Amino acid sequence: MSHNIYELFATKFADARDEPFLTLPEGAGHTYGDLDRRSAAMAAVLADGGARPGDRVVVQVDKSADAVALYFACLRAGFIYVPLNTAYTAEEVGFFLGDAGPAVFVFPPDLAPKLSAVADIADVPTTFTLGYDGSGTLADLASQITPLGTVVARDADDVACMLYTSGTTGRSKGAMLTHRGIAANALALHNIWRFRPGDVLLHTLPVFHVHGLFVALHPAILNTSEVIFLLRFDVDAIRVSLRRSTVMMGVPTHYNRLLADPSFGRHDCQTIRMFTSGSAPLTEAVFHEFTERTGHTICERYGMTECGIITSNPPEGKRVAGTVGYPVPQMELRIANRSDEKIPTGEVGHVQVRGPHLFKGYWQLPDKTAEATTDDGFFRTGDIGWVDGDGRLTLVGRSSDMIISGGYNVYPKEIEQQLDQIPGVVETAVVGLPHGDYGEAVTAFVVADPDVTDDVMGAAIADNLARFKQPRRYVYLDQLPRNTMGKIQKAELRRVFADLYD
Ligand code: MLC
Ligand code: AMP
Repeated sequence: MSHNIYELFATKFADARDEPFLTLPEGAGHTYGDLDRRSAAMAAVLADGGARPGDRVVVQVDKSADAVALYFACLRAGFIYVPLNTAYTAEEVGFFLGDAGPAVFVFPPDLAPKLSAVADIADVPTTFTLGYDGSGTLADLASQITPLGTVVARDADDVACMLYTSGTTGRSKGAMLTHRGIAANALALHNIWRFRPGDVLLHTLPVFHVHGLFVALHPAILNTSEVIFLLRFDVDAIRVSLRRSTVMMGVPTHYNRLLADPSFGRHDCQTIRMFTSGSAPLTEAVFHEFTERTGHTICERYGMTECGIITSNPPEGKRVAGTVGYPVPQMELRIANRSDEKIPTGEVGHVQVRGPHLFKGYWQLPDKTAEATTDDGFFRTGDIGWVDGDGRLTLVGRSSDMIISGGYNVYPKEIEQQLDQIPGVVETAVVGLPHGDYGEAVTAFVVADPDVTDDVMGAAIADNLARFKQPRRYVYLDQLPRNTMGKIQKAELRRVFADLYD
């Protein structure tokens, strides 16, 4: 029996071929039948280009209906879909191509000169272009080719997608997600969030991370819901679309920005039944202000690339500010000490999870996979939290100094490695400081010669680091605070400069 997740989706939309799937800003609509046809055609183009089941297809394209069809093309043909953040520089893309060793690389037509060269250096055999406006070689060929007639059989344990996560050591790791894991999470979310006939999802997230690609799209597709597909986050466009949506999924920055518009309120949310938030902590202040202004309590949930959604507040029942709720079905969660032993309810410790949702491991990094896994098969999330007597999880921090800026993870080490190479820089420490819009802002503390300025720093890293990773501010110090062991005290920097962005 095949476990290809495409078959699970296809059984749902077999009866909904003429129903709306993606509705784009200018009213352009794509039905579930369109998704099926377009993905079959794109799968044929990729296969013609040399891709075989199990091969990686690396994709760095802008959000569009075709980008979604390309994802489904890879699923149905058994290719491993590897989406990349569109903010990554050519330099960063070069690393991912070298690491993933794809059979095919797809990128936007306007980046062709730069990215073809990167693909050549990485020896990628085949490249296609795909524009957000229906342009590109992949789109053209898909309109001419005979579509792939079958869905390729896959085992439950076969890898469907590989998503890169930032690494504590500064090197990104490819998290291998299986057909079983993705299906388990999709079914759990469809169930716990009570998707129902008539639901319309407002989608304003990027589609290269689990949040926009899986968490938002999968339950909606299992419900054959219409998805209002906004290509970027824009408060005015959101407010218009909210008026005919029932579910919106966002990161805290989305809610910060809606509240920053003084005229946003109850009248914008008449048809909504659920707002969800995740990928970064939602502050209690925003949770309460949102309730006051709209009458809705945001349903906060907690997830991770390696595991999908781990916990969620209940859609019906009490949603508690500052908590991320209960484990989703089939997700076993424990709070453990450093020896991986479960500790008593109410005590703060390491969040560890186990179950069918989990990833298979890090691509070509068995040591990192082993490091992240306990002897009894739990995954070490790296998050710190506690569970109350009722079973609700509250997160209090992370065991690494990872920064979450607007829902994107940034590992200080990667930034420090780049900054430390700049001539005149003696040493740096990168931390996340509280920021009203992004939640945390990447901030660099620098010890350097007097002629090292913000412009020098910015110019030196511009081509190497995606913009969201680049420090928002540089703070120049005579020396960095150290403890008696000589270790830089980042906590001290975070404490002293907590108000830098106020
Ligand atoms: C964009 N910029 C950011 C940024 N996003 N800077 C810091 N942090 C960010 N998150 C920069 C741009 O490079 C640009 O810089 C400037 O901000 C404005 O660009 P923009 O395109 O207008 O972006 P903006 O509207 O500010 O984007 C904010 C955002 C976006 C919140 C809409 O970051 C976003 O879509 N975040 C969602 C991330 C997400 O989906 N995470 C899920 C991970 S999965 P300049 O200098 O050029 O002006 C996960 C698991 C789970 O975590 O639980 O879900
Ligand atoms: P990623 O590696 O991009 O999948 O990010 C996963 C991380 O995002 C988790 O390990 C958490 O640290 C964080 N995260 C996700 N959801 C929440 C949430 N609701 N509250 C706090 N942190 C969250």
